[in-house]
Amino acid sequence: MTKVYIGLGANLNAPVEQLKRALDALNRISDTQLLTCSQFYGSKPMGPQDQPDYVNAVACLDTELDAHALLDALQTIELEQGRERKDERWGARTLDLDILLFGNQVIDTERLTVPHYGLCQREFVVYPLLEIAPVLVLPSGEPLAEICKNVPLNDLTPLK
Ligand code: ROI
Repeated sequence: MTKVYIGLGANLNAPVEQLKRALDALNRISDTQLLTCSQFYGSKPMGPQDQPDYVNAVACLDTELDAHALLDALQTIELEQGRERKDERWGARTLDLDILLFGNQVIDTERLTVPHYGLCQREFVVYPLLEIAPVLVLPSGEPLAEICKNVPLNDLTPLK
């Protein structure tokens, strides 16, 4: 069993509903269980500002799959929920599912970089992650709580 943290994000087509559907779908991946999910947070778009605010959360899973098999399953869920891969970098999206951490593994392949490259900079990743894993230590040996000290909240707001 490997403990995995997944970042969820959406800013199109009823984002809260997109995240709820995605959690359902995560729980139905074979050989995988959804353990917990953070609150949902509203966040300002990182990247182009001419797009709606995002809803973000972080979920924790236990899986018997390897990282690339899990990535296949996540990409299938994104496509099922209407994700279109466009040329525009950092544009609006109906659903984004990112592997943030895969146990203590460091992975660098054409398809997958783990820990996720944005993990230590993005408020909409580190704070939801801290909520569900307050004593987490990254594969680099750095405590997540230390990383959060350098990441401004930037209007991140828990949704009621
Ligand atoms: N901005 C926010 N706030 N949340 C996201 O999930 C998100 N995802 C992205 C980009 C376009 C970088 N900006 C984001 O992929």
